[in-house]
Amino acid sequence: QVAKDTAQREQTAPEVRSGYAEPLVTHIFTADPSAHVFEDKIYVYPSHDIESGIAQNDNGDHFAMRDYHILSMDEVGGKVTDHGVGMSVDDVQWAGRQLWAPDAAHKDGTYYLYFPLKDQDDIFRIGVATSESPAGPFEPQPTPMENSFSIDPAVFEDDDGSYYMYFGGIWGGQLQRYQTGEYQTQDTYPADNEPQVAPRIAKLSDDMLSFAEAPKEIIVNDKDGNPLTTGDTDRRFFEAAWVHKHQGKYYFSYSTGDTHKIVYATGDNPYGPFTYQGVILKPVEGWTNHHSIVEYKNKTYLFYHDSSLSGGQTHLRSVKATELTYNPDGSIITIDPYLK
Ligand code: FUB
Repeated sequence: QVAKDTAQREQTAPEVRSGYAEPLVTHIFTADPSAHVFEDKIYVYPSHDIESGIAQNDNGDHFAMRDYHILSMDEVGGKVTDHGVGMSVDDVQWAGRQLWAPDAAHKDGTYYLYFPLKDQDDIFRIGVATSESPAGPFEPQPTPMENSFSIDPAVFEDDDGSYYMYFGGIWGGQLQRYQTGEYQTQDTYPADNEPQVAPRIAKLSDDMLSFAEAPKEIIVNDKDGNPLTTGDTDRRFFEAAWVHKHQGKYYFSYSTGDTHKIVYATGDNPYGPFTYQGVILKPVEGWTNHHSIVEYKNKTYLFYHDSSLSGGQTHLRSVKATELTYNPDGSIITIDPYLK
């Protein structure tokens, strides 16, 4: 019977699955969810969206967030606890403005919160803060991580106990300003037919507070082995990197930004190269799309956000969660966030 059920499922596997979900919380606006299983619960580390009154522009100045609230739950779809302010911009000695998408990691009894923030020269750096509890409060280190730049850190723990940070984002995320290796005040993009501005990876040091190596560029190829290009806006990397593993493969997923999708590529090791595979999540209400993927109680969940609760205001988003499923060949079934 099991074989029959599996065969039937394989034959009828849909190309798109329904992902309709309600916001996890409605008392605050939340975005950019990084979900992890810590202490047998799901903890979510989101951005905390606020109305700053700053006009919208391509640099994302309207995303002027000032603190993080950490959420947890025993079940997806169950009660969600807001643990209050886990870290504030006021606690960061080097702070300029804009606390963007964070991530968290756990090692040897300490929890680490990684966060992008502009320094006092208006340059994005990545900071790290520590806590004894996954719920915080987190105490930031006095300086940003050395050699860190741009936005959207995502920390992946591999099976051998190594931790890697994936990061970067173009446009307001400033990644295009490092084409020479050093920060340039001007934006520089490769020509439309040249390889895209590459997302970055760096292995973390044993103490989790710094990079153990100089950040490396990540190559994402199409199925013919050609690198994705700047002009390929339907597939090229924009921001919101995430890495998870499934059946021994590394899945590198990210947002395509101005084409508003979450897409993924797969590879055989944490550094890539990765091969582009397809769309995980179709565009959501609001300009940005940002996600994380976590396994919990034998299911895989996609955490994402949209602007439905605020009536479409791009800078006032809400975190949602839905199940993510694979085809037998390991490909991910595309999620339509509004299909019931
Ligand atoms: O929330 C601010 C920025 O918007 C994030 O860092 C990006 O990923 C996008 O979601």
